[in-house]
Amino acid sequence: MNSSKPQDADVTPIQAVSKVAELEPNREAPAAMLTTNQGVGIVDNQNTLKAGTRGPSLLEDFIYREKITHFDHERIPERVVHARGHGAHGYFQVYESLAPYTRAHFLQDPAVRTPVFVRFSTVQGSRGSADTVRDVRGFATKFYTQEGIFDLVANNIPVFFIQDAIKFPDLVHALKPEPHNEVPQGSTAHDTFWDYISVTPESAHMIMWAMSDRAIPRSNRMMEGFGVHTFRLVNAEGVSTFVKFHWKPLLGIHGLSWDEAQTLAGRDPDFHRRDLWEAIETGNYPEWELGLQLITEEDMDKLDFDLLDSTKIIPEEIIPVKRVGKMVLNRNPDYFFGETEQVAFHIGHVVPGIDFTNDPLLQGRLFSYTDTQLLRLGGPNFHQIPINRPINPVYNNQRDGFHQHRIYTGRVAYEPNTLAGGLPKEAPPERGFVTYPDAESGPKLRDRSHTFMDHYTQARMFWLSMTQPEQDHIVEAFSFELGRVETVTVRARIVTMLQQVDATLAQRVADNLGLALEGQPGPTASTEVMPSPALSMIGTGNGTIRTRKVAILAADGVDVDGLKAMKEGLEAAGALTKIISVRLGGLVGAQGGPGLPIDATPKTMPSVMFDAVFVPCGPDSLEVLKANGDMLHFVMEAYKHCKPIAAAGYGVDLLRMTGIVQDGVPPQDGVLLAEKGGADKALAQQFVQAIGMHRFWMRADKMQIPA
Ligand code: HDD
Repeated sequence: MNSSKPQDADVTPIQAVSKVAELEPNREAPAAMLTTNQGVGIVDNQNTLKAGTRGPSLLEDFIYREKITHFDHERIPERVVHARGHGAHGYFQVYESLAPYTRAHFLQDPAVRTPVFVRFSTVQGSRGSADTVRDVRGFATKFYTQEGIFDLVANNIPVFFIQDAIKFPDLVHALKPEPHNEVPQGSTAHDTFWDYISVTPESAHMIMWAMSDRAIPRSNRMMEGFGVHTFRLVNAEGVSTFVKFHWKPLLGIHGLSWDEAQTLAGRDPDFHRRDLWEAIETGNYPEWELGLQLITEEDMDKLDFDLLDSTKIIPEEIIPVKRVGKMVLNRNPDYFFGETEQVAFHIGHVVPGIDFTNDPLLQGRLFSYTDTQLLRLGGPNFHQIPINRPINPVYNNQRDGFHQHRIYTGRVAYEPNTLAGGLPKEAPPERGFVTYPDAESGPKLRDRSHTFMDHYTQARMFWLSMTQPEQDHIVEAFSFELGRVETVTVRARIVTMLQQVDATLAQRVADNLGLALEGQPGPTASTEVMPSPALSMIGTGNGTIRTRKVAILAADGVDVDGLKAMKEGLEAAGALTKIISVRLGGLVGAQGGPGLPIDATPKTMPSVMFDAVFVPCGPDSLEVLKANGDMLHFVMEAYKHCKPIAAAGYGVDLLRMTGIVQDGVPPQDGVLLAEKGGADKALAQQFVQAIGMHRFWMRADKMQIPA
């Protein structure tokens, strides 16, 4: 520190700057004329320079050479994990000052909107893999605060596979496509992953989450985010509070069905990317509330697990999540590569008022992120890339390096100095980052605390907190993944691991795999572990149907009034509707009049792209739908995926024909009928309610529907 402390007046004032505006000078609109990178006009962009029209190309052709050299260098290494992702801009606003807990500037004033950039990702697959694979989702947020960048590099699962960062390369080598044949892409259903898990008991809790519907989200807009580690908040008095960060989606937490997720991977591999993009383009801005679980140092010792262990959560029933602010994503990037691909997150990007703990996974991450950006973005100046630049002034004496973009003036690049009047000076403690002075001492050793050793209690808690259909899905997921594993001993070891979680779970998976349980019987329902109901996804979202997509199946001769009444009812509740027919163009209604525009056919927008289906009345329309295999498949598939289905009048016959409705048998939950047809308001109301429940997982006979 300088002996002469700078006065407040010497320090750069805090100023609000919009990140979107700050990016503006970097945005390039298309220009009228082609030039080389040196600004020379290009007269012919179709032909290389040759010695005669049929002669050899000439090395002299600097225009071709520049163009092709740039092209040859267009790709950068993809992220070693989280390669597939998409992002958006937005803002965060705190509800009330958090000054009692933290001095972080962006958490003080509810009037301040802090710009953010968020990148969602999958972990296993490469950049071109499908969005809907079973995987953990990354949820990384860059806050451009007025006191520097804060990155919350989170996942949609609140725990992790391992407790110590030194294990990370092994975990990733095991889960990535296998090295000999680069198979499988976007999937953990293979031998090396489960082999590693079978000898890594600390992963038990995480794999329960990864096999649950959390790992196949309906939308990034409908998933939670978790900072995973315990961090510290530090207030202006230097008092520290432990904190776990949460993102709570305002649309609730919802998953796809596994069959649907797999079909989508082929039908629309960009399903999540498109979903986020379209939501923002249509003004349906996704929103999350920032939640904090706050724990004092004293309370930490009352928990029966170690807060530094990233394989544990704090059940919300023990420490509630305090919702402290809201994030809104309201602008799509202009340039995927320039923004989403080049954005560089780092768990070590913290601002004054937020600090780390000794979680050994967190500590290891602190090294890895800068290191990976150096390779990925080609040098130490990646913080100068527009998307990575803080909105507040950056100044220090770091110089040179690849891709230096700044022209520093003056001859002084060191501190302390006298030649530049001693500037720039160190920040005063109240403006700069001051590490929390946690007292540390201990022998140097490679070891783990005994408080990290209970790997199964919380795995069991997760299982016991699930509803029946959620448990069924977990059993199906384990059975699928292990069914793809070729080595029988690996399957058996996982089943043995599951015995430590729950005897019924292990038995059900073993039955599906044709394995006999061996060894110690695991815990049964009577083994005392308190469930945490907050872990279930069922019933979240408060019944909202905002942005839910509803297909209306219709052909010429449809009851236009009934169709419109339903469409208006759904749209008034916030849903988005599409008319699906056997061809594009306009629909001629039973009542005649101008045709309704058709949005798509089942071939371009199959049922997996929707949340619900409505079949309106109309005898002629029905005849066309009945004769079309894609339409029959549409309703059967929607039924198999447990989606709400409504039909009016003749439309009910389509459901009858597919066996979804049987005479004399009351319709199943989520199948809503108005036999008399017509513009039935009651049907629309019931349908809105049903869509708000997301899916009807308990449909007993869904397994009988052919794929
Ligand atoms: Fe990581 C990327 C989240 C453990 C090393 N990680 C990455 C991304 C997310 C996470 C969301 C993508 C960021 C983006 O969109 O660019 N990582 C997590 C979470 C973890 C975790 C929630 C556990 C709590 N990660 C972890 C460990 C290590 C890494 C233990 C290494 C010791 N992670 C990386 C990385 C990546 C990365 C190799 C790849 C690309 C990148 O950083 O920028 O450095």
